[in-house]
Amino acid sequence: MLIHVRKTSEVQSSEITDRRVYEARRKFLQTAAGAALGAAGISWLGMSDAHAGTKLNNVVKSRYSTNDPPNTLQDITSYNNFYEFGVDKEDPAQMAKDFVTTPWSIAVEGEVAKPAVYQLEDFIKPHALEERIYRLRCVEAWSMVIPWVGIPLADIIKRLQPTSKAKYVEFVTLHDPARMPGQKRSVLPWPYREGLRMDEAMHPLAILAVGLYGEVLPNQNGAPIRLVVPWKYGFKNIKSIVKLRFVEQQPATTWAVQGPREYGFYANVNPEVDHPRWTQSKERRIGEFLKRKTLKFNGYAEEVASLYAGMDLAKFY
Ligand SMILES: Nc1nc2c(c(=O)[nH]1)N[C@H]1C(S)=C(S)[C@@H](COP(=O)(O)O)O[C@H]1N2
Ligand SMILES: [Mo]
Repeated sequence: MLIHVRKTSEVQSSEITDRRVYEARRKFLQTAAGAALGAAGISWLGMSDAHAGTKLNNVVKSRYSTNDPPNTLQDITSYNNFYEFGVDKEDPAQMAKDFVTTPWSIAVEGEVAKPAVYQLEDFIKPHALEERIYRLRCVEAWSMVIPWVGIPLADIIKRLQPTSKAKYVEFVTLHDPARMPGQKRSVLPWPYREGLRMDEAMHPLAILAVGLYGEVLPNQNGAPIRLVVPWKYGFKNIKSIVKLRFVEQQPATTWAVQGPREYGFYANVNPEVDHPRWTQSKERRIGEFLKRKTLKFNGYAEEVASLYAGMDLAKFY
């Protein structure tokens, strides 16, 4: 098993200390700055202040983190796939620079007890932020290790209360060509869409990320909120989400519509099932010279393989 699961006893002492220091600092700040700072500046940021690089407070380290060494912030923010901001890896860092993500709202629709349009801060506020260091394996046969900050998707879904008819959850990216200039070209059918089966969405490894390296998510990485499902190819990890829709039928997903022979709905990382134009058995970890062997379910097989018991993964790729 490749996930480093820390025992509860190991986790606690240091995190409790951090928390005490944090609480003391919070008290100090509140007294010192009083109303000027306000409550909004503390746990999740007042969204009017939230921009890439703003430190996120009160982030708890997760026992689900890998112990692979993380890529540098430079690698993570300069080699991106985000076609809304250009098709080359260097494009998003440049073209998303001035992307404004405040205010941001998220529509919750479909088979759910509480359909509503939420302001991002209300969507996030009830939840604790966790640091999750995960491998990301792109379908293009490269990988990175990224210290995300996020919230378990299951916690959010439980709060939204999907009905018994909800079998899938669909995610939709913002569609606004004026703000996302890549959408002026029809390189993909906009808006970008993704989806998960409900049991995948409820799996404890699936998160919605709002930060990385302890700071608010850089625009090129999917600000202000994006999906992270570490056992699937990178394209499932949809960025800049504005809608969650709970549905009965399997939703159409962008890359499966674009190239159905090459990209499927499941997109589980699988070294045994090649892409029609290249092998998936190996990958290049960004920053490394020699290739690594790709691991089934990106190394998370022990955690997620049971979700696909009895399914032919060459058929459901
Ligand atoms: N909306 C949107 N989400 C997207 C993409 C995209 O083009 N548009 N690219 C995907 C692909 S192919 C990958 S590999 C990851 C890359 O995430 P990163 O740039 O944060 O490493 O984002 C995914 N999410
Ligand atoms: Mo990707």
